[in-house]
Amino acid sequence: MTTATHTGPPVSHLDPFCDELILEPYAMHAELRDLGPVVRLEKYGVWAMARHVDVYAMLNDWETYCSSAGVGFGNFHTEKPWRPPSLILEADPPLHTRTRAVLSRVLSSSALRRMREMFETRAAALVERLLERGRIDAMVDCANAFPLEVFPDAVGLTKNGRENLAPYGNAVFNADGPPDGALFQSAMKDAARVGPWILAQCRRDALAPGGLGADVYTSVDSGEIDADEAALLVRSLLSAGLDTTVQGIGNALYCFVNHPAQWALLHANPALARAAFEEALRYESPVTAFFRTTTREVTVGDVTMGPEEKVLAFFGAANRDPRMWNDPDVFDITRKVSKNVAFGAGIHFCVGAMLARLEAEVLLTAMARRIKTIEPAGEPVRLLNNALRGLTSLPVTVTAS
Ligand code: OVV
Repeated sequence: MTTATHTGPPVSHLDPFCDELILEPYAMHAELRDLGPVVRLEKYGVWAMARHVDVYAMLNDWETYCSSAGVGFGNFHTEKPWRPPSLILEADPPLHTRTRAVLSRVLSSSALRRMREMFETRAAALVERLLERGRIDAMVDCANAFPLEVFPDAVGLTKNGRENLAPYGNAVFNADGPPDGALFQSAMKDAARVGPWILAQCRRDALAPGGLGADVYTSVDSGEIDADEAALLVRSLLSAGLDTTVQGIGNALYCFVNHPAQWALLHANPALARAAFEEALRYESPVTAFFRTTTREVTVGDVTMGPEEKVLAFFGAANRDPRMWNDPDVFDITRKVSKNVAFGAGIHFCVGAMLARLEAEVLLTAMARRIKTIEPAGEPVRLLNNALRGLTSLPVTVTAS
């Protein structure tokens, strides 16, 4: 007999922010998807979505699921943010519309076109150095090395202190997790240590002419934003521009190390590099999840959520949802992945996506042209981060074609 008794929303006792599930989240993702469109995470009193159709719909409804209360654990309406909120990530229209227009212009594909040649020269040189060594750490020597070489120059940062960029980005993403967790606590320490350098680099007089940072400030001259807003938008570049790309590229290399036939395919046809990066983003999404906050009572499926409730959107889970993708656990660089949510969706879709894709495409193309095989040469080491999925070490051997 079926009963009409109301049993309440599906509930999970899993903790997505515990070390074990950060390191190996995919079984949890499947469980959350199978429980329903919206699941209550009992431990934290927040909601979670893991199915593609629901994550996609949530990301496309900023009026119901706002970002201005923060995209991490804390609700800015009731808790003090750990830093002045981002004017683009942690903002809604109309503020977001204005700031987004500035960074959209600065990071547009036409603005980035002039960088491609410099990126290509550096990528080719890097690959020759890798081949001379033969045995390398693909995380340290490629995935970190390449963005660290090109991104700070693209922004127009001073040479001194660039080692502060990666710890800051890492801290920003850890700060999205539960505030009593060890990762959040160490993020606060790192941010206190490197934050002052970061903020100093956001000033107009610290940024080299012709770079992306200086370009943000041209919107001050045109009256679109004021100088304080420009500084915070440069801070967004420095927060979100490095670690994400590093992990995206690293995850792509990890995929290829584990799927040699796919590397052979890319080696035979380096023009697949851009599509290959996109499939790697789907298969191993570098940003695990972001929160939204409900602005009103909203019903999804059988579940009614109240206003001011936190909802976690699992990008990585949506990107492997069998309801959306054929054989989602197969890494296939020829598949069509245009609706993957690795960069988000809707008005907050990654504004730096074109720069990330350019860096990855250029590096993977240079590697594909010259490297015949890339094979495991030791145990990879996973990154422990509340919102970033990736590695800190990936020992490999490379052979030239
Ligand atoms: C997408 C993203 C991640 C982290 C920080 C920011 C953006 C920012 O705007 O500061």
